[in-house]
Amino acid sequence: MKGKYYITTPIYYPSDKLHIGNTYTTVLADALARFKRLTGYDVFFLTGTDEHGQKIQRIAEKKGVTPKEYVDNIVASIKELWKRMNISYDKFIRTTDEYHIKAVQTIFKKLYEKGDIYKGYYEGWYCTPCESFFTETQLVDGKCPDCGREVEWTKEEAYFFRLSKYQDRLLKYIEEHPDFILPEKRKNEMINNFIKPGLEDLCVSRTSFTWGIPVTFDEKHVVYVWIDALSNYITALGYGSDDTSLYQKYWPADVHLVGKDIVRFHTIIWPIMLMALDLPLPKRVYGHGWLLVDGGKMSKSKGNVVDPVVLTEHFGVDAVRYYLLKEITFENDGNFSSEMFIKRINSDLANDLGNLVSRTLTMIEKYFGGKIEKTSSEDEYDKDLKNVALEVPRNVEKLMDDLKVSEALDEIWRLVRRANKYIDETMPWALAKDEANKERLKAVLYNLTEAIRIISVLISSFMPDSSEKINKQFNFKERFLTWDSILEFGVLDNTEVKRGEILFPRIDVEKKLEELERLYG
Ligand code: MET
Repeated sequence: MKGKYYITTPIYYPSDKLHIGNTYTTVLADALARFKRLTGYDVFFLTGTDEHGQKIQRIAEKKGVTPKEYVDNIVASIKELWKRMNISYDKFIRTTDEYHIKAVQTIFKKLYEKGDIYKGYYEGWYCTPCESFFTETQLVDGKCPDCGREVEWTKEEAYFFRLSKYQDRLLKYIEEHPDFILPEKRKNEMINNFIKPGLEDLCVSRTSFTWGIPVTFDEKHVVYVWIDALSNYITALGYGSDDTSLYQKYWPADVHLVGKDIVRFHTIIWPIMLMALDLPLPKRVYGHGWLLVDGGKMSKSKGNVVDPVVLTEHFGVDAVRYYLLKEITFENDGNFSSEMFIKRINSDLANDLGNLVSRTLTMIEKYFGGKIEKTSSEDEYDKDLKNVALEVPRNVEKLMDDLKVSEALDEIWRLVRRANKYIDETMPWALAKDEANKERLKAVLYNLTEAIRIISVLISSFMPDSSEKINKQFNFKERFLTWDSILEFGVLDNTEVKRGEILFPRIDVEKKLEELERLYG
């Protein structure tokens, strides 16, 4: 083992079905987790749900069920979605889990006893859907600056967390740890827009609703949103319980993946909570971009077309995983349009990858009855193919370390395209015409098979099902599918292939668009 790797997604609100944005974060975490496992790390991958709060209590009341009944239902559908998306999480935490509730109560009390939480009085404009208070000046046209909805004037007794006390320490930490907030531009936002202007103490309890974790020493208060939610990253490991072995092993987190809208909570409130508790800080918080729909933010009507379940029903899980991981780059937002999506599947998956695999299999079956023998060959094209095949895994590893997942896929596709070009250069169909070229033909097909083996292992973190389909058709043995084995070219033993189902059938763009149009208008 190379070491441990602890990766988390945000815990999502089970107030409604999850959308493509949450799906992106989770697929991204999954690809990183799988890749780290592949390359020899002891991985802990955490996801879950953030279940308390007034919003959920209100929805449940409207539906005539208890909040717990309401969230149980949604959580079941979220787990189903993750199963469908092939998410290999190690643990799913729910903030309604008993161990979490107890640990949050312990944390709250500790902070109170230390003097970092104190009792005060809250007055302000409150936005219920966003669960946030705003000052008069923060409102936009008298409405919530985040969601644009009505706000209510609210006044109540509340506990506060002394963010201000830790402001300088946090700034120093961020400056001394250039990789703590990624990408760079989000770090600058945090420093210049939030920390330097001065942090205000944070309201951390509420008395106006009951669906939350009660403060043990003042029961009419429930712990309010961020202290409850952010703690999940350590309570999931047993912090605050009798068994802290996972906490000892995996904390601090190697990376918290979050959408750019919640970077602030993860890089200001969370590190300050940890400082106040005298615990180490996470190594990195990565705030990724959003998937915009047809160039704009997602709306309810557009939401239909990008419902992750609908997409997988039409295009398959791996096509959706691929598109998401490819489209949103390290620094920027991605864009979704049905047309772009279909075109990308056709070009990258059906054409580049799918064709490489099916052409190679077809030729092995046609020219050698499905048998492929180990050979070694050294002409110019062979050498170039090998060089690329040897460079790509190393480069991918580096890019994945830097969380540049879209760029890692580009690098893998460099090998896919190089292998396709190798077919054009070596022209196996021409070699097949002359018995004298039999050995050369064999070598060409062996080299292609080697390239495909390496590609298959590389894509396994991104598209696990497709990788398995390739391995099965080529009959690759386990020992040729390890990370170490793909750092070498020409190690594969004789194998016997069997062509199976097409990986990515070509989609008729016009027809599919019409079909989607009919369904979603
Ligand atoms: N529930 C929050 C959201 O979905 C994330 C909490 S992560 C500690 O935005």
